[in-house]
Amino acid sequence: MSIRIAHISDTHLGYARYSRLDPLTNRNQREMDVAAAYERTVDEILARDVDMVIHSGDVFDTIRPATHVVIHFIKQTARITGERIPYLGIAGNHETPRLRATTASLEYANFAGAYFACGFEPESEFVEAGGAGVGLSLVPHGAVLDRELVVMPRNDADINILVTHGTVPGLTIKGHELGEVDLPGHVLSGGFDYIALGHYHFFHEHKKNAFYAGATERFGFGEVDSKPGFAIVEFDRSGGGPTGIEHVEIEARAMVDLPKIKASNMSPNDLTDAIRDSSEKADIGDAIVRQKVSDAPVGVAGGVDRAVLRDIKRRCLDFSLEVSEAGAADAPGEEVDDSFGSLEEEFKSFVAARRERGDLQKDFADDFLARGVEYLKQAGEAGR
Ligand SMILES: [Mn+2]
Repeated sequence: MSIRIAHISDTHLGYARYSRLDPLTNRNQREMDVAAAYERTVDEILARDVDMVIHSGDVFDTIRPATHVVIHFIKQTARITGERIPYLGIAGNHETPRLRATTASLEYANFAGAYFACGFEPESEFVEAGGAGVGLSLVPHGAVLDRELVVMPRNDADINILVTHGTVPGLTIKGHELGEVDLPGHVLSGGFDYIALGHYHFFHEHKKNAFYAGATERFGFGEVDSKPGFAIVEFDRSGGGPTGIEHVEIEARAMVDLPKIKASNMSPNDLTDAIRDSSEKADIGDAIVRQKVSDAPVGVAGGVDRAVLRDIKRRCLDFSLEVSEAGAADAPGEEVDDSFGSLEEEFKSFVAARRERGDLQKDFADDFLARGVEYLKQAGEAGR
């Protein structure tokens, strides 16, 4: 007989992006998408007869998610615990406060009968699930930075699982190894039957017994090729590594990276036509869309017909045009926006996010925001 564990990660509840609002609730559409992805994940878990659920971090996108975000999390989480399925997890980097005195929002999980380690120390739990004793070493992101960290499997458990959040040594993304490693190798090598990893948003086998579950939605064009979802991991009740692992895909908002336009020798009219053609060849309805343009002659991007851009933008959830001029390095491209308002929105959300994460002090953030908006206005007027 086997036991089945749902390993989910990186739900990023409360993530908001772009200017589109949901017509019914008036809330940010991407925030609604991300909430719906968690709900669908819970649906899939409940349809699959699992014995336990593990979340490996970045439950919330921010340290202080809005009340409606927390309520949604509690309600959906309670659908799992209400079926008497144990649900445990850890905090990731996104929701870990900078200051140890700050209360972690994941404490709310207790109200839903789930348990999350969200402090700065590893925790060890023992849970009966599916007729087996499961030992869980919960290593929240706040504990990962401790270089002396040692976690041990439990002697009293049939199956030992380590749950943690960060970049493993040797993680290779698009052919190059990530330099920034925050999970020391000795933590990961300690005799666990399974290591449930969070942080990297792709479903990914690190070792035969160590997997990233991947995120439940996409959070940027770096993830355009990812398949959002979660993992179902099977174990033998008597112990040992996974006997099977299945990636369950979750439907997500379409994200479309249009083929790059090489604009050398193009006039503003040529580029306008090329952008229009490109958008018409792809199915961009309600999608998050990016069009990259390279080698544009100096000044040509500014002459692209704004009405055409606005029309494309109306057809999708968001359209970003990234232009790099001739001789310039490719990415990150210069972002050309068809409306001043959305650039201001981007800047405001940038500052708000930094402030939320504790990167900026309140007074400084307010001043920075006021000055930045003023400079953007001046730049916008000068350009018209
Ligand atoms: Mn994440």
